[in-house]
Amino acid sequence: MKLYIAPGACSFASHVVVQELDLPVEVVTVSLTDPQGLHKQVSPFGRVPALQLDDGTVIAENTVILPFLADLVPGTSLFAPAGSVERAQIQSWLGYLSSEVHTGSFRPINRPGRYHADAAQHDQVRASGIALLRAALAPIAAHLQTRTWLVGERFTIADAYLGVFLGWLARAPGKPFKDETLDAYYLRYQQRPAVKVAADAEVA
Ligand SMILES: N[C@@H](CCC(=O)N[C@@H](CS)C(=O)NCC(=O)O)C(=O)O
Repeated sequence: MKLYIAPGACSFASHVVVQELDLPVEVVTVSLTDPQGLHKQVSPFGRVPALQLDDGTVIAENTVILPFLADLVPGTSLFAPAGSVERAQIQSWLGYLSSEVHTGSFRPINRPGRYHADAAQHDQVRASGIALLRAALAPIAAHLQTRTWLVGERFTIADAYLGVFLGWLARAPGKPFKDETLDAYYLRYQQRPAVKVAADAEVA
């Protein structure tokens, strides 16, 4: 299997899960700025992450790759059994992070050109994205006030995904959402050995 990633991109979540589970996956780094980048050829959506199976089948999107990788290790604490409430809760966070946090909030901040052709409007698009991001992060911060991780008091694939966006938040100019609970959570995330290995590999 091959996992296509780009340094610092949302594919980091899948990269972390590969490391957490010590999976026999070759991690292939692509450049998102290269119009001929491998991700354009491999993924049906031209994006990372993309997981290519040994028979050539390609699976795209973290919301699907993360559960797929976790299911390769039956009984892993990173996910939960089919039909369980915890599995539904973990999937609920994946959906929320992908739609409200990533596409809904960070995309206008990071790629305002996708919303308005006129560059003079981009600051306004980014400002809207920041307002949306604050609204999207508030329920996450409230949820984590009494918890160590998102679901079941253990690190799951939902946490692997949330950590990506808290990293982007930490690096965003002016840090648009300041919250002690999220800061402490992100510190816990960064201290995980698998996160360190994936992060080091992406800067190498
Ligand atoms: N929400 C999806 C989105 C995938 C996505 O948008 N990936 C970005 C990197 S964070 C990408 O490949 N962008 C390249 C482009 O849009 O051309 C996921 O988490 O898998």
